[in-house]
Amino acid sequence: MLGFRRPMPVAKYGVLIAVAGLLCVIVLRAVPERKTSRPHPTIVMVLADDLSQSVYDATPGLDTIAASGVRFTTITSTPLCGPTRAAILTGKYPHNSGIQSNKRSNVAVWNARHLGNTVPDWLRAAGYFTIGAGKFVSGIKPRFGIHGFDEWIEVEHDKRTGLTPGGTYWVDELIQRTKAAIRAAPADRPVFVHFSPATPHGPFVPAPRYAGSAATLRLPRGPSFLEEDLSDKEDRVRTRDHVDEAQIATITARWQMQVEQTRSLVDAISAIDEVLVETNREQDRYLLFSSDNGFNAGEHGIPSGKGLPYLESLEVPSFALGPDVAVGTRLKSLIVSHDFAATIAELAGVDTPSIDGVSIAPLLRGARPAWRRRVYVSFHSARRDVPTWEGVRTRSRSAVVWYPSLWTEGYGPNDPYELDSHCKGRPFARCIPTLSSRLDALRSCAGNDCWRVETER
Ligand SMILES: [Ca+2]
Ligand SMILES: [Ca+2]
Repeated sequence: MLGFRRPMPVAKYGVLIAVAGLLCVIVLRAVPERKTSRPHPTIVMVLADDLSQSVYDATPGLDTIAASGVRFTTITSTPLCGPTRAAILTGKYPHNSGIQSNKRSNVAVWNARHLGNTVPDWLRAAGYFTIGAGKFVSGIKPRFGIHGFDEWIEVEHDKRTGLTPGGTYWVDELIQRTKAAIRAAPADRPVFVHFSPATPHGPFVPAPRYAGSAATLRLPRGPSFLEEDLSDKEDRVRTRDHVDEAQIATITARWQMQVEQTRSLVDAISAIDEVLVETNREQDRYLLFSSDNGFNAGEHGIPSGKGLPYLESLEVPSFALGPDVAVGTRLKSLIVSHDFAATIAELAGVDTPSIDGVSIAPLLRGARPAWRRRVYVSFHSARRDVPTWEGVRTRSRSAVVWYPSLWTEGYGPNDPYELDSHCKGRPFARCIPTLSSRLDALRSCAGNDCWRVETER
């Protein structure tokens, strides 16, 4: 999870052959709304796994697609696979979804609280044919017909090679089977696709045609890369092993392989759009793209992993395209992972039960309603060797308190890279008094009450 002391092993490059085939780039653009015989639009959500902003920026084609719509940053209220995936599907903060880690006990929580009450369930009840592909909520294995998906697609593969028993790269197989499921969907039913391979998650195995294609890219070294003075940071960040040259080489190779892996997400978007054209479902299709968490690559001296209260873990690149979505704009609004549930529901024209998130559809269409001023972020550790923390983020400030040390960090508008906490060891209520009461209120908020606390002045 957190790579404080033991960096992940670097997979050796195989034969560095980049095959130029399959680079079928579709020009994605917003198209005028046209009537179809179906009452609801096509909705596709592509959810990356551990995709950082820096890997996104280095992946050819991804931002080209995003340029046809609205780009934004999503804050993952808990920067870990399971909690964010659950947040997207339920519309709830992890403290209300009950999915706060990747534990196997998630199954019992899920079955007790969410079975039959998630995004695909809501859409299916309105007539959608729902297709899920790849990774569900960590710790939970959905089976056919449950968890709201008419079709659930998983691909068995060798984790070391990325290949299926038939020798196909597993994401390519996932794409092919998703296309087949879309083709097989009843023509009179709208489709919802939740496409989520564990990409670019470890073990960092790209498609063979992309292996080595990013090997000459330089690892970005932003202001927080190997942060020199860590005296403002909590013990477990401050006392990590020094990152030496060999580790930088490891970090670089892993980051390059994440870029290579992420190319498959570009292929997936193009392939899904192709079959939507083929099946006459593209004219009213919305595409939403995000990740379940970010990933560290040397920032603050942390060689790898996620789960940290810093922007590299917490904030993920996102975009949306659609028939009435603005083209070429970038949102600065505070958007949280659990907003996707309300957003998908509004785009689909279906109601939701009481949830914590709000629809960003008006923002995507160009409206600028009064919006939230802060969000709650937290990480509930399931392991003794990684920390628990919680905090509040605004557009220009971030604050976190770690447990059990109660070490507090606060970063203001002049410190966007979170390099010099102004708390200097003072407790949260004294260092960041304006956010302290907000933290108390957000920690237990639910439903509309979350929005009230998030927006109040
Ligand atoms: Ca993840
Ligand atoms: Ca510092």
